[in-house]
Amino acid sequence: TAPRTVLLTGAAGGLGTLMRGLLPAYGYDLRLFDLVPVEGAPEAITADLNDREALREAVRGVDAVVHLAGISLESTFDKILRANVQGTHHLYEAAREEGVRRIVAASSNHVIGHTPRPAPGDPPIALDAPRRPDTFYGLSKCFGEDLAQLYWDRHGLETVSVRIGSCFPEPTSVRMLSVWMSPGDGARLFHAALTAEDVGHTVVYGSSANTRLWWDLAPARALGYRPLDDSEPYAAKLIAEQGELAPDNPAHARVGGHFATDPPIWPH
Ligand code: NAI
Ligand code: 15L
Repeated sequence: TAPRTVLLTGAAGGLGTLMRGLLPAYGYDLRLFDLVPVEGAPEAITADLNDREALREAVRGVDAVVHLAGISLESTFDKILRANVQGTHHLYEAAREEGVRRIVAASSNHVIGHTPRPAPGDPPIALDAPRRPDTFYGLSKCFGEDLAQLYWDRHGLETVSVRIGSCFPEPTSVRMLSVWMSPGDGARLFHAALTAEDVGHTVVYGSSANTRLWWDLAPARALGYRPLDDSEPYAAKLIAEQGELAPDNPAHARVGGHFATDPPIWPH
């Protein structure tokens, strides 16, 4: 049976705010969770992923979890470790203890962020391309994918790990023309990930059907995802403002964009 009650972690964040607007139309009854209060939702649970008691209570009785909470950009190793590694482990433990069947987890394109950006005409990046994180942040998402595999193999807890490109209302850079996922397509993909049968642990790339797409959307389509958007209508304006991606610009050379070239954040 399709999941009805879904815990949305990270509900106060950018993507969480978009998804708590869009997912109820698919019939989900959302329970909200975040470290900080969720605007306009006094019923939301305000707690840290490292508060195991709060987390266990939060997952009790839900059919599935959409796990978006965590640090969403590069940070110090210690902060990433606490929020994304330990925090995600606590979520999986709580879900296992309470018998939750499925987690849809926000992975990221930054698990392959150091991969050279495909040039126009190159084949799309395959799902089995070697993982090459560009940051500790990307590395924490690699951990999340492996954690999901472990909990499927050992405990039968299902996960769809979505390697999200850039999910924002509109693309704002030339790179985003390739990796953008419209909010509407994001909701369509999360819905597919919540309802597809027999997912075990499935990893997919998540984006719209962009003309300039860099990776293979077939794994997401196999879940039943049918993207309706393409960033191309934004291309002319963005390219006029910013220019095409330049082969000699290191910040344009890799899938992760500037994540792959920004200096480390200290303490490293
Ligand atoms: P965001 O930074 O706007 O939201 C993250 C939310 O998680 C925040 O509301 C924050 O308070 C909460 N959070 C952080 N640490 C927490 C903790 N220890 N306990 C409880 N809550 C905590 O990020 P955004 O853009 O909404 O991303 C959501 C998720 O999707 C993140 O996991 C991010 O890594 C992932 N993602 C997002 C992409 C995007 O395009 N927005 C692209 C790829 C991945
Ligand atoms: C991510 O993983 C980040 O969470 C998001 O803020 C964007 O930077 C996105 O990747 C991206 O690659 O554009």
